[in-house]
Amino acid sequence: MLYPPRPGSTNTVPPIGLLSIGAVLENLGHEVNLIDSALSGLRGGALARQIHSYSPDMLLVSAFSSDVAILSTELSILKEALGNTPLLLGGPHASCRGVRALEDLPQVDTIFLGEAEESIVEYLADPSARIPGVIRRTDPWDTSPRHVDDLAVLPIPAWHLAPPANYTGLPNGVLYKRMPFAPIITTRGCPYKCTFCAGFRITGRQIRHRPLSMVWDEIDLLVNSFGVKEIHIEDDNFTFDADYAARFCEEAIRRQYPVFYSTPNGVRLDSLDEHLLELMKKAGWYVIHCGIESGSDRILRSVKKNISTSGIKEKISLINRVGLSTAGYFILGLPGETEDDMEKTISFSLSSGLAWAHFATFLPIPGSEAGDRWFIDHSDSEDIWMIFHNTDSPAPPEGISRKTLLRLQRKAFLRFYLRPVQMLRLFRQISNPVTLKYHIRRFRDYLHTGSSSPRKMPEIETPA
Ligand code: B12
Ligand code: SF4
Repeated sequence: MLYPPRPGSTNTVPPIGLLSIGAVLENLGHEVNLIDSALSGLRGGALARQIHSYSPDMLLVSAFSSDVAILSTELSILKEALGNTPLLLGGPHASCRGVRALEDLPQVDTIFLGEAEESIVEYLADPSARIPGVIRRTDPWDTSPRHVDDLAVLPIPAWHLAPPANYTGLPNGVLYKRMPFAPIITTRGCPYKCTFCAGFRITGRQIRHRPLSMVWDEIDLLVNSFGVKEIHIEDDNFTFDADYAARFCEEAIRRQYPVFYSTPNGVRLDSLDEHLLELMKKAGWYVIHCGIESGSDRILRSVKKNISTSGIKEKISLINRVGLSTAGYFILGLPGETEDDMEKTISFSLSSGLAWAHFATFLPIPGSEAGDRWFIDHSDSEDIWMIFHNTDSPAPPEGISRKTLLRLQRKAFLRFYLRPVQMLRLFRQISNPVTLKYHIRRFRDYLHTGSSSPRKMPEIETPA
């Protein structure tokens, strides 16, 4: 199994999807090896030699759309080295692009759409059969993403393939108290319809819960066998079912493990109330990440976020009152945004009571409502995958140049962080060399280039 190289990325997070597939394969009696090149940096001939040394029967690759540019080079080298070894692709890019992923990565033989723990078993039983959620290049039929109805059938991810202590880079959301951390999933799916999000292509709109006893079996393993000191719940929507989230917290309080908890993907603010927040704090949460996206009510409506700026402010004050810190994710350059809307986002971030803020630029994710619309008009942009990362800002809104968007992103970042109270917070948080290096790099990039993007990718023309 291969997780692709990601040069320049500061986040290193164990590949939970592959770990879940790995556990299924091991249960079937297969020998599984995982190379996380995002962690090791292994590429080219060295990567090919390493994979070749395992004499694999097949190579399973997981990729985001932001991995496509690098993967296409790496897979060409691998294809040559591995001859006829079948190359299988799953994960966000395959699920979001569907059959077109086979055009994006011509080296791939078969793609898996959606959650694949069940389809991989069926594929291994008969690789030539038509299986829902599986598309072979030799028979590119149309299928929709597959989902696992009952999460109780899933094994605990094969954590021994990616021991958390190896992951010493920054976790998702940057903030953490203690290493090693481990990302886990407790629920899959999200019923909301935010136009910029394609999560439903992978995990669907129907929310499903893992039985809490299984979640705790996994946390027991992580804490007792892998020395994990912080659990990051990476669900789309952990607090959607407030009762489930509350029961999780009550069990955490009962167990008293010396670990912190966090939900760095963000939770929906409208799902939080004082009771749940108190429980989260007692359980070991120290910050609540939330997807705010915009400080303009017009834009919040247009992206179908289903919450208003006043509703957001109210919840942030509630979180602060409970004594938890808040981190907000914003997106600049959403479709239809004007400079004025983005200025509103910047002002909102300053007055909202947030302790931390991240300002990404809009990424037209294939499979999302906004992404699909963007791709209709830009399907000829052959080089899109070369700049497909939100730090590259590939899709500024109409009438706004990429330069202006990056200038506003820089302004947002500097206005938010260059305040005495923020500087103090930053210094308090810089407790280790990894975090210190990250912040220095961010400030350097924003001050000198106007963008925090460390990626060196060629520019393609985007409409101004
Ligand atoms: C957690 C998460 C992250 C974590 C990833 C943790 C990890 N290493 O696994 C982190 C923080 C690193 C992350 C980062 C980003 N993310 Co993210 N993330 C998610 C989220 C919320 C859940 C993913 C998850 O863990 N699911 C649970 C596991 C079990 O599922 P899974 O990994 O998808 O694996 C299953 C299947 O995909 C499949 N599978 C996966 N790989 C393979 C391989 C083979 C061969 C097979 C057969 C099957 C298979 O089987 C697995 C089991 O069912 C999704 C939303 C979603 N609903 O999927 C967004 C999502 C995947 N992220 C997204 C984006 C855009 C990003 C970022 C670009 C954001 C950013 N600002 O930088 C970065 C890119 C990362 C990078 N390449 O550098 C998009 C992806 C769109 C796309 N087409 O690429 C999503 C869909 C959210 C959205 N906004 O629409 N993310
Ligand atoms: S952004 Fe969050 S709330 Fe909106 S659809 Fe995606 S996962 Fe659901």
